[in-house]
Amino acid sequence: MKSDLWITEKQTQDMKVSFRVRNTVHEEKTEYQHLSIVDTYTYGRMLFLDNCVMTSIRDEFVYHEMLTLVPLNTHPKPANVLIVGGGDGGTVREAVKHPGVEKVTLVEIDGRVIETAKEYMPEIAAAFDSPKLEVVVDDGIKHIKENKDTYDIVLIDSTDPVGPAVGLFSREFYQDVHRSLKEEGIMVAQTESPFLGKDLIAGIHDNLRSVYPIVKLYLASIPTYPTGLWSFSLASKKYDPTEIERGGIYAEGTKYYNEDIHFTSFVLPNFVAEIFLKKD
Ligand code: SPD
Repeated sequence: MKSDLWITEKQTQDMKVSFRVRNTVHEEKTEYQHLSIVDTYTYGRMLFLDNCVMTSIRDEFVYHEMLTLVPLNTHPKPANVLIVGGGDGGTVREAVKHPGVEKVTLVEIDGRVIETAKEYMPEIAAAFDSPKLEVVVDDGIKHIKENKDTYDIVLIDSTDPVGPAVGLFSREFYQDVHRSLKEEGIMVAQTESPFLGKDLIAGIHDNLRSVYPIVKLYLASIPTYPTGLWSFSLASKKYDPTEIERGGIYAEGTKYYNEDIHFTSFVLPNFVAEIFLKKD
């Protein structure tokens, strides 16, 4: 008989999504947030922070490949990569695989996310022993301020823009990221669902466009995230992700990302494109 235990994410004031839980694997209150890992019937093992879905074993590859490989394949020499957040290790796993990457620095504010992911989600936390990786348990905002002209790529693998992550969506932060990037650098941030976060995304793009010459939105389908349609915002000092040459893309062993997806993910449905038209 199936369990009658459910875990619920409150996505808006008017919408909740529940997953039937086979069993609770781990639960704790860290210094920063409530962390739970549960085995669900539909999506396998899932990580929740403050009751919001962070990742699931069955669909994590979409988010982690798309956040990481789109910018890494846009930059001709993505040697030095910074990941802000992303303590579960999925973004690290994708970044260290890329042959152009020499060093990855992961700055995660909550060390308990790293430790629990290593223990309970080894498929995602699969690259913490990579010789390319340095782990820093610290505030990403502070790290960015302290490291100028350092990174080729900055990946912002944040939680939703509530609580500790709010600062990671601000104009000031994007300016600091710009300073921490080398002169040909690229940043990408996860920027929520276009169905629910229209104003948020429009604001983010206004902020990014005030700092970077090239700003693009791209999309991917992630079933466990609110509405299933997810956006990523890429801001670049020099290279346009839609103008790179075909044939040179690294996508070995990927389950979602490939050369065609690289380009088509920037093709926006009209209602998403309108978010930007309104603001121009
Ligand atoms: N609403 C979900 C947003 C979560 C984005 N970050 C997930 C972290 C996975 N590495």
